[in-house]
Amino acid sequence: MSAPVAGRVSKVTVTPVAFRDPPLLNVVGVHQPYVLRAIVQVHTDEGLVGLGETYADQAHLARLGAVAAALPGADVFDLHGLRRVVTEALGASTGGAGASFGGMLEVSSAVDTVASPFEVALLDLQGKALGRPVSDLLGGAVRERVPYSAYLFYKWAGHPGHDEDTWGEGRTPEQMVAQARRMVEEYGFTAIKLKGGVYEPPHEIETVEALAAAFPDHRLRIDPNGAWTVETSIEVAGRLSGVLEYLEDPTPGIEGMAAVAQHTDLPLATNMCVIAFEHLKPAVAADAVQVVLSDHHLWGGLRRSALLGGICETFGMGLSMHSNSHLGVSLAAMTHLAAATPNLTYACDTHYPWKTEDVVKPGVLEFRDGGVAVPAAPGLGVELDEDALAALHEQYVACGQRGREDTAYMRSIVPGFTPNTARW
Ligand code: GKR
Ligand code: MG
Repeated sequence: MSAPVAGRVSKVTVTPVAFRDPPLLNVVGVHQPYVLRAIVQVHTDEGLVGLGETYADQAHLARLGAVAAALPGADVFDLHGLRRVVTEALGASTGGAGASFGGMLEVSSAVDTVASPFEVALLDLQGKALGRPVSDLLGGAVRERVPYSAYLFYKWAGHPGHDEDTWGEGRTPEQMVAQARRMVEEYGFTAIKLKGGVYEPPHEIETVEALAAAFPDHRLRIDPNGAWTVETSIEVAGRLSGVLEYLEDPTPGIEGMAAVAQHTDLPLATNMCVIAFEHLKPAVAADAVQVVLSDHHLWGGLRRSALLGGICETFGMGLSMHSNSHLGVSLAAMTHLAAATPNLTYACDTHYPWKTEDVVKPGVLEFRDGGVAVPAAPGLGVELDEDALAALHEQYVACGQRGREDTAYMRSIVPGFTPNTARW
């Protein structure tokens, strides 16, 4: 029997796509009518294709393009080599400066965010060459099914000037309970996360309490993305301490989170003040967070996210998983990673139920009992639907959006809006 061969990278394409998104509200504004994502395809001279997915803001696309041009010739098993290629390509193209996504996430180096989709694509190729799922390349799945949480958003009934979407308005506690009920009935979720930072804290507390009353056996979280002061955060933590499994980013910054942590037993979680390896030391020293939300798009790919898992274990911190609006390639990567990370014991976030379009063929990533079964086919285990990719690329060209601009979009509807960061 001949040994499996992945070959060398022969060609890389980066295709920006746009998919429809409801008007979901958050601390910095509201989701635009379309989410932009980039689909990376890495071809090899052995005829294999590996997939990755990432953000698609203009500056990020330029950086992806620089790496795509530099990658041909690379060995698909040389992941350290990939980082070198990315570092050099960014140095040459952009000076390797930081990156910002959606007004909420700022990273000091773009290397991790740019390397991520290529690393996922190379792991997809390795798995395809070896005939093994990506979770096997990450140490093996410790769970067959990855639990996800219902991700609730306050929302408008529809984008202004468009028809209402099927979710309707999400503003009152009753409407949010109805939103949760639909998510739980359709997907079987056993954990529920409320995106807060939209209304004054008493309203959001009332929503959480209504959810707790309606779903007494579900695990609950709220994430106001740093909308509260330290004092308010301490007060809310006191009110919700027996109700939540964790409180996510109540207030901005490591210092602020540490100040809150001193006054509550409720675990504090973050995907805002610890979003790169350099943030771990100060966060641990200050005992600022008890749960870190990993995200392979931000942390440099699947293997570096696994490394983050090891660091969290070392320092006794819990591990969960963050999500931004995404498609099936990302969901597959998230599922393999979560399956192969033993201490990722919280249900992962996903925006998946909010989308109505995808680039992967249906049938593999089904939610059942709140979880997604780890794809068993080689690599990521998902297949690109070329027609859907072309259609969503056409939609990208036509929609006119070229970046995530939640605040600007909100201001086009509510003039004078300013982000709610540390407002209350
Ligand atoms: O999709 O509006 C959103 C979320 O607020 C997202 O951008 C956050 O990054 O979901 C994320 C979070 O947990 O903070
Ligand atoms: Mg968060």
